[in-house]
Amino acid sequence: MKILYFAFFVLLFSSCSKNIDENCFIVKEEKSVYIEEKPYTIKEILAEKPNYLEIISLKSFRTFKEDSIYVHDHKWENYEQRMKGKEIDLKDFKDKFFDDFMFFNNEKIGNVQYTLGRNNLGYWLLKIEKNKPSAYFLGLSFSHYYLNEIQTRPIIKDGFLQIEGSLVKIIKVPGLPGYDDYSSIDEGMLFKINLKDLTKDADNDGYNDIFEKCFGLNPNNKDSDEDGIIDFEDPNPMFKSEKNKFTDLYENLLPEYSERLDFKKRPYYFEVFKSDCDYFRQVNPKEYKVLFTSENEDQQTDYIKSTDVFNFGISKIKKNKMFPERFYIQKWGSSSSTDYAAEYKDGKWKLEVVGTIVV
Ligand SMILES: [Ca+2]
Ligand SMILES: [Ca+2]
Ligand SMILES: [Ca+2]
Repeated sequence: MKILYFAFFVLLFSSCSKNIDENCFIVKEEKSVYIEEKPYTIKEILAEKPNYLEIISLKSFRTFKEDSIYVHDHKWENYEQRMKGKEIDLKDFKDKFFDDFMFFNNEKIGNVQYTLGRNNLGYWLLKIEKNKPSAYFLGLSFSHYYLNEIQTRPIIKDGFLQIEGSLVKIIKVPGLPGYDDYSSIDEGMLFKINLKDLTKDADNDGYNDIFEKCFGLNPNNKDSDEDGIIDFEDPNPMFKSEKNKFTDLYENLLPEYSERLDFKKRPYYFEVFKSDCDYFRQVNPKEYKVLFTSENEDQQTDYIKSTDVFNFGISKIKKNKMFPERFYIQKWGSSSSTDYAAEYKDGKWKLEVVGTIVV
């Protein structure tokens, strides 16, 4: 038993000390190969269906085509315009949730207002009750589930959320990254979730259990990374922030927006990054919240595996063998990538753009 313990300890120790180097620095040049992922079949989607979700086949329904043509004609260019028409209905939601969601289908029951929302992470049920906003993540991947923009039934009924929609697959538009299109693989469905399951927040930290499970937070601990700041208020709720040279480099490269955000007011706005590098994962962002997932698929949640929630990425660091304080790092967004040379001097990083590729 002792030997086994020892072996285990050595293994653990050596893999830890190796990790930070391998996970943060480019040891040998890896060629990235783009593999087009095969879309799920109906059977595969249903096999991964969350157990809190009930799917009912409808006899009469608004077709996928009808709804998606409507969305197509109105979304993007005309979204603002379309929302103007709904200003009175959605004003309260805009006031409480800013532009963090695209809203659709609002409903009022007594003094409680509901609407469906979508952001870069997925679908949410948004609620305003006694002037207090709450958001509940549905955990239904937009790679698999399409929720109709126009609902012909009430979305809240008998203690359930019920939404009409389809099972879909994403069709990549060649040459236009980010302009994904959908095609229905089974339509006319009613997605039902018991509101008790949906709104369950076991640790009472403001994020429902479904959200925490989908993104790898701890649904039974208010403070997932135990840094003393509860998940809802923590700009980096998964990893304890640290101050060090390379974390500082990653902080310098975090995406910036034209508008200054305030994560305290916008707890549902996240950027998600794929990284196993501790230096990166220890960042302390100032304006918005961040979540991390492993680069290793085996360690990702089912939700992240099937859903493209990434707007940006930052690479590992490449060392310069001749100049120990000079490094190279790449940052990418949906339509471009930029290579930087970074030099650490007098306790500060100086970044220089050495190349930009527009996709
Ligand atoms: Ca929670
Ligand atoms: Ca939590
Ligand atoms: Ca925390």
